[in-house]
This record gives sequence, C-alpha cells and structure tokens, in this order.
Amino acid sequence: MCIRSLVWNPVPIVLFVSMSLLVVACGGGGGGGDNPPGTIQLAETSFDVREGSVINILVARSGGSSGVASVDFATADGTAVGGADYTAANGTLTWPDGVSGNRTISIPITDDNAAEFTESFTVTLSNVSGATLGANSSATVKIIDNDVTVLSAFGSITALNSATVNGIRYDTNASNVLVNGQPAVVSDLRLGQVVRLGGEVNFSVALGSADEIQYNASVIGPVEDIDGTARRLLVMGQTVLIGVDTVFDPSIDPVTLNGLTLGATTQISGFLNANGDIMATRIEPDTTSTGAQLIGTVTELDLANMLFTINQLTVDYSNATLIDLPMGMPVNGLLVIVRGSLVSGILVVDEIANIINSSATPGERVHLGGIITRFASATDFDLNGFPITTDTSTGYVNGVAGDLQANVEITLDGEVNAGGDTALAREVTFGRPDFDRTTLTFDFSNFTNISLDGLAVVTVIQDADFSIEVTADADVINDVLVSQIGDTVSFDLNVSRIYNAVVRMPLLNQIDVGDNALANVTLRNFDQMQMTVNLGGVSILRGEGLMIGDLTVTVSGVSTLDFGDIAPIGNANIDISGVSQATLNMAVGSTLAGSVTTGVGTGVSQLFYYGTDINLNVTTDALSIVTRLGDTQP
Ligand SMILES: [Ca+2]
Ligand SMILES: [Ca+2]
Repeated sequence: MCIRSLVWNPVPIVLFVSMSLLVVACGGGGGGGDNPPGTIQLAETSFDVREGSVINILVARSGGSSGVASVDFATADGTAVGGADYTAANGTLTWPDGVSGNRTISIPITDDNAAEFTESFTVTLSNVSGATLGANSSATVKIIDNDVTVLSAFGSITALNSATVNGIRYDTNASNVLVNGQPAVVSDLRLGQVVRLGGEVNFSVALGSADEIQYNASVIGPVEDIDGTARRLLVMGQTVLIGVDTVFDPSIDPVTLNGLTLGATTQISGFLNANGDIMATRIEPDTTSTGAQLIGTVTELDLANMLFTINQLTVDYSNATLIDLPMGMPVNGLLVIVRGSLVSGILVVDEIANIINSSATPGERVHLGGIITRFASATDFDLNGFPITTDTSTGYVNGVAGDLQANVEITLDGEVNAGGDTALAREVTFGRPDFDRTTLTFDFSNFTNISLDGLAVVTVIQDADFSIEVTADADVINDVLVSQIGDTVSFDLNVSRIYNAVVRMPLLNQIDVGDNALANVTLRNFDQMQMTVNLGGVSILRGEGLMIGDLTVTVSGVSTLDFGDIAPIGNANIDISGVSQATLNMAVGSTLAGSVTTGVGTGVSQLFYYGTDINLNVTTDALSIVTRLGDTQP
C-alpha cells in the first residue's frame, strides 16, 4: 500500500545521484508455537471487480489447525443491490481437524447494459466456531461498470499520444481542440495542461474517447518574481507554486525555475487553491501569445470605474465583452477567465467569461480532478470553484470523508444536479487515481549509452561530467526508491507522478527508450560522429542543437522522433514501424535508407524529411507514407 501526502507540499528536494546510492529494504517477522485452533479471517478486505466477472474472496484459517472450525458468511447491500448488481450469497465454511488454509466465497457480478457509477457491497464473517475470528471480518467489494458512459472531465494531462486525464486514457483521433479560446489540433496539447474534456468512458478498462478538449492557461503574462528556494513565481500579479509533478517545458534550460527569465511572457497551467494561488502543473515560455490571459476570482469590484482585482492584478473591463455573467456584470467572488493586454501594469480586457456557468450541464456525469478551494463541511465544499455535495452513497478511496478539507487534492466521479449549479460526488479519490508503479532506469553500462524506461520528462545534455538530477518534492521521498545495480541506476516510482530528470554525459552513442516507456525526451547539444536511436513505447524524442554524422534509427510503438530542426544529418538508416513517425533533416546529397511499415491499429507510420539531392532508398508498405518537406535546412 502506498500512502501519499494529501496536501500540496511545496518544499523542494533535488535528488542528486552520482554513483553511490541508498538501497531501502523492508522485512517482516514471524512466530511459532504448538498447534492451537488458529484464526479465521478474510485474506483481503477490499476488492475492485468488473461487471460480468466473478469475485473469489479467500477466507483463511491460519496460525493453527487443531479441531474442526467453521464460520458463517453473508453479503449485504451497499449501493450495489443483490439480485440486480450481484448474486447475493450466504453460507458456512468449514475446516476439518488438522486442516488450515483457504476457503473461497465466489460471487457472480451481474453484467447489465446500464451505465452506472461504481457501486459496492460487503461480505461479512460471523459465528466463528472452533477458532478465533481475526481482525479482517468484513470486506468491501466495488463493482466497476463496463458500460460506456458519456461524461465531462476536468484535470491535467498526465500522458500524451491520446490524452490521459484523471487516470482515464482518452482516444483523441476525433477530438475538436480549443487552446486558449482558439481552434487548435491535438498535437498542440502538452503534458501537464489542465483541460476540460467531453467524451465517453468505459471505467472498467479506464479507456475513453474525447469529442472535445479545451485548454485554457491559468495565466499568460510576464514573470515578475522568481523564488527558487520557495519554488514560487509571481506571474502578472499571481502567485504560482511549483509542485512535485509540475512539468517544465523541455525548452527551459536548466529545467528548474532558474531557467525562466524575469519579464518574459510565460504560460502557466494549474489548479487554483483555496488562497487563489496557482498550483502549477505545467510551465512554459510563451513566445507566440499576443495577449495576456488569467483565470481567477473577482475581488474589490469598482462598478463606477469598471475595475476589479484578481490577487495583485488590477483588471479594467470597461471595453470588455461580458460572457455568461450573472445579470450581465462581474460580481465579487465570481471565478472568471479574462483575456486582454497589459497596459501600464493594468490588464485591459477584451473578454470576461464566467468559468463556472459554462462548465456544467444539468444531469451530466463529471470526472473532476483538482483542489478543494472552499470547505464548509464534508457535504458542502468547492472543487476548482465548483460546488460539490456528498451523501451517504458517496464512496471514498485512499481516505475517508473526514480527510476532506481546504487545499486537499481529490478526483471525483459524480453528477451535476438538475439546476446545473452543484455536483453530487458518488466517489471521491484522494490524490490522483492510482497507476501501476514503474521504473525509470538509467543504464550507463559503457558511459556512452543511455537506456530509459518508464514515464518521465527527460533532458539529456552533452556535458563533460556525468550526473543525473531528478527534481522532486519532499513527499516524493516516500514514493521513490533509488537503487544501483552495477552501472544501472533505477528510480522506482509511481507513474501518476511525472518526473523532470536531467542527465548530463559527454558522449551519447546510443539511446534506447524501452517498449514500456511513456517518455518525453529531449537530446540537446550532442556532437556525434555516429548515433543510434531506439525509440519505443509511447514516447517522444526531440533533438536540439545536435550534429550527427551517421544516424541509425528504430522507431516503434506509437512514438515520434523529431530531428527536423537539427544540423543536417550525414546519412541515415531508418526502421519506422507500428504507428510511429520520424522527421529528419538530411544533408545535401546524403543517403536515406531503410523501411517504413504500419502496424495494426489506427493511424499510419510516416517518414518526413528535409533534403536536397537525397539518395533515397526507403521501402514502404501499403499504408505508410514518406513525405519530403523541402530542401535541406541549414
Ligand atoms: Ca455491463
Ligand atoms: Ca452497467
């Protein structure tokens, strides 16, 4: 089991790893004795089961086997109802004299065709005879629906190539995308962006599809203060706090707050907390936005002069289009998005829109991640500014109702009420949904190669000295196990967290990104006579400032290699397969050889290249595509 800090913790720690490391281990103890009657209890007390399957619950007699023993069991309805959602059961389990070990309670789960919330029932042991009843006398079984439900989701993108939001992976092949109010495409989306998404989900497999994805930055404006120690920024009058899973755009060098520039326009995505601060999920330099943008709460409204403030920023709305505002005017306490331009330190806005009114449709199912911004009681609080209620049917994961308080991060599955002004939470998960653990491995077997696996944002930079830096906060120390075996350094971590890792090494002859990776890797400034790139999994590899003589490339899985913006490559041999693509900038008169093939699934494999007088010797199959983008780029 993994217990995580529930409250945002901005205290920074940089795990700096050279070549001597701490290995953490844990162990257990045991006992013995004569042969007593033993203890009877459930092997586990919490089960998640999909509709249409059978749950087998083990009951164990342990610590002795003397004499005949028995125990009664019975199911009891919670939000799941016997007969409709599962087959109610009761009976007696027995162990003969001298026999210990497991007995099984098997309960079929109904497969209906209705889209439902997660429901639960309990299995309870009673009337133990001939042994002692252990502490695990009751279990909760949660039924995860396997029917497709339409919903609206809100949360940060934790994986790309499709978009993973709140633990659900959404197919994006048919998504309409809006970025900061403007029409955009799926490839404009970035890790860590907080998005609103409409689509369909099958919760039993955590897969869905998104019809619509909207991203609005929390703030686009100049950086006014950088506090690297407190991990805090001031951006256009707004306090921005950097957390454990804040994603830094790979163009930020170094990949810390020190890589930002005072006065430069910066785009921040994140969640507001109860103080109105922005808990950043993503930071990137912004060289393309022509205006400023901010999401925040109206205060100090001055109707006569048509001014209000959002934290330390004064907003002038005298020339603004007002969208969805109550009675057509701003009011104190209203959460709004404003767009405009900074004039002498005042944000003169063209447009003010009510965020809350536009976010909820009466009766719709919602899957919302974020931070509790107002807390009155466990049945009355706001998540991201939106009012939430709970009732006796509400289930809790990784915590209890008493753990709810301001600034706690939760994810909830619920439904908007008929009035469209609150949502009833049917299940509250503290933190973000659990993912499997994975390992991010750096393999320095010959000090010229690097091997990556797992989920991370990794920047690999040419540097005379070897080092690895992983930026993480204090509460991660309980959640990451660093170990070294030979030349391999591993970070065993929870993949729901995204790590910013920087690797510095003098030479890079080969990089392997494994088939299980969900990695976003940038190679920067290497000058190599020869380089081999093996890119797999669902990964992205970009090159910046690279000079490569001969390049050998294998791209597989659902991966993207972008070497289109580097110095011309001497010669290249490629093998692109799966649903992958590569972009190369080839030298004048160079050879580009190999194959492009498309695997099973949606999409095709593609090779894009810049080149002049290229000796092209690339084979393709029926689906794959080779596209020349233009002449060799200087
Ligand atoms: Ca079903
Ligand atoms: Ca169902």
